Amino acid sequence: MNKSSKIYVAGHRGLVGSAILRKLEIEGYENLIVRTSKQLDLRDKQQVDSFFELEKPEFVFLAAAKVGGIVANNEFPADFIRDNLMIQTNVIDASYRNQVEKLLFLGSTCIYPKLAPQPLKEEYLLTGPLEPTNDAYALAKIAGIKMCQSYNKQYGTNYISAMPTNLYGENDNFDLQSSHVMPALIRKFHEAKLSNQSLVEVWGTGTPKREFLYSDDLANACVYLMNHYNDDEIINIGVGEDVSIKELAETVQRVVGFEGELKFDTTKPDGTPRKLVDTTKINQLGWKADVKLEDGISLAYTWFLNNTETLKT
Ligand code: GFB
Repeated sequence: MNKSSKIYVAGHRGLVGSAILRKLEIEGYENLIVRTSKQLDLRDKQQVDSFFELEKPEFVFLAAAKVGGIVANNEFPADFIRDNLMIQTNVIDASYRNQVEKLLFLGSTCIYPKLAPQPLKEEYLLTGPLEPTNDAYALAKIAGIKMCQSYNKQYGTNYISAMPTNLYGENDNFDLQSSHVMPALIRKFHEAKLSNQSLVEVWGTGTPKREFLYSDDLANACVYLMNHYNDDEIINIGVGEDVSIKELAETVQRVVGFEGELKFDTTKPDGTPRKLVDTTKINQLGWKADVKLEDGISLAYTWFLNNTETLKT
């Protein structure tokens, strides 16, 4: 990409898309195209085709997706598989039909087998059964990877696929039913502190381990990959270390300043026991994560405090 390249950021108001847009603006890319989901419903092929024919972007960051935490994925698998298949199919196909030079597709580390060896290497994809709580979403994302690889093979496109680990940061979803663990804990501890509650409920046993990448770090990686990675194979994006949910809860509790107890609600699912990614490939390419977990949680909590009125809840 150069500073005058025409760049479309799909999903620019979400956790990932807003970070990518901010990074591109900071780096001086001056020809950026965005559309809200009201202006452009990416599930509607007609609207997507018309948009691409009109705007003819040269580069596409496909950060738009229907995402959610473990309970949302477990309860609404049809929504997750349908919406994500429609969004990615429409955008990838319209990109090809309108000569998009390069597209970055964002998957997730939930595409790997539930019990794959850790840390997760890219070649572990499709080597075992998926985690049942989010296999619908995971299969949609795997289909997106395969679609990019198939278009590259048949049409000679240059569509790359990156697999970020669990993410958090600004413009996250803080709804307690549909969100991921990090924003949920930030909100729970904050509200418990304000209302002098004596305990906060943490879902599951607290024993699963998760790796957390701050959204600005992910955005840096995505812009870096768009400029330096042209391989058909998927590439992991992560920090290279993980924590148990119990340790995470205790860290968020400390940052927020809640003094009460934790209570583990084992009626809620744990999900996959661990999702630590191997970052050798992207590190060898020259990128590594910057933001340390406790610093990232402080940044996310500060954003939360400054945006409570406009929260996606
Ligand atoms: O972040 P999370 O919802 O998704 O849950 P996954 C991570 C772990 O945190 C699970 C526990 O073991 C949860 O039980 N947890 C504890 C909580 N308290 C809470 C809470 O209040 N809210 C939530 N949400 N979790 C997702 C996939 O799996 O990972 C998505 O379902 C996506 O498709 C995402 O791939 C990256 O990490 O388990």
